[in-house]
Amino acid sequence: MIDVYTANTPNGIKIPIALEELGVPYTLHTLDLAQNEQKQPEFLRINPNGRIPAIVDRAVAGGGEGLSVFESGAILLYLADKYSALIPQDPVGRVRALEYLFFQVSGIGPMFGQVGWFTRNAPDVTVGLTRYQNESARLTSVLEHRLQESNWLAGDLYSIADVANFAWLRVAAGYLGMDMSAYPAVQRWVQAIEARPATQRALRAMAA
Ligand SMILES: N[C@@H](CCC(=O)N[C@@H](CS)C(=O)NCC(=O)O)C(=O)O
Repeated sequence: MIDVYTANTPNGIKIPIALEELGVPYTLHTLDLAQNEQKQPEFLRINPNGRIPAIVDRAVAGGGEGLSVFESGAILLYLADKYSALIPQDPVGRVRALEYLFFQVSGIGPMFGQVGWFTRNAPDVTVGLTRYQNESARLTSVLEHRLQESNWLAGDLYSIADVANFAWLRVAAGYLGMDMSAYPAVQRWVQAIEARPATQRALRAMAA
């Protein structure tokens, strides 16, 4: 059994989506971010960075308290490797998956996150907001280019790279107010992932 510490946010939905795809049982522990539950000592023992998501895998060799993993990219990679799924097994496909996974955690996540923050907290600081909006648009065009030539980000196989990027692109138009009309392939890909039964189950569980 895997304990998942999370919340209904872009980074927070990645792990339930992956676990539903993998068919691995998990227990959801939803943290109230507004109440700073992610900064409490018991959670900091699992993720010293005080952010969601994090997991504790109770089913590890040696038993004990289990293995804790934080950072969504690290968790996704841990799960994909453990279950040999959601990641291509050939070296080229694996490299493509890792590229777009790291692209998300180092680029899309931080930039989209800043657009969200500035839009809500400091919309008059236009130099900041515009910079993050422009960078988010540029990053989205990188995805658009890739998805014009490939069904999935890693190639033929739906992977953790798609899960990670999807979590943010699905809120691009609504939460972030991005104009998505220049990204038809990204829009098709978002719809395809949204329609997957595993995604539906995870989003229902997170909304409950
Ligand atoms: N790089 C981290 C980012 C995690 C992150 O920013 N989580 C947000 C929610 S989407 C959070 O916990 N915010 C609450 C806080 O910062 O206190 C990851 O990918 O896991």
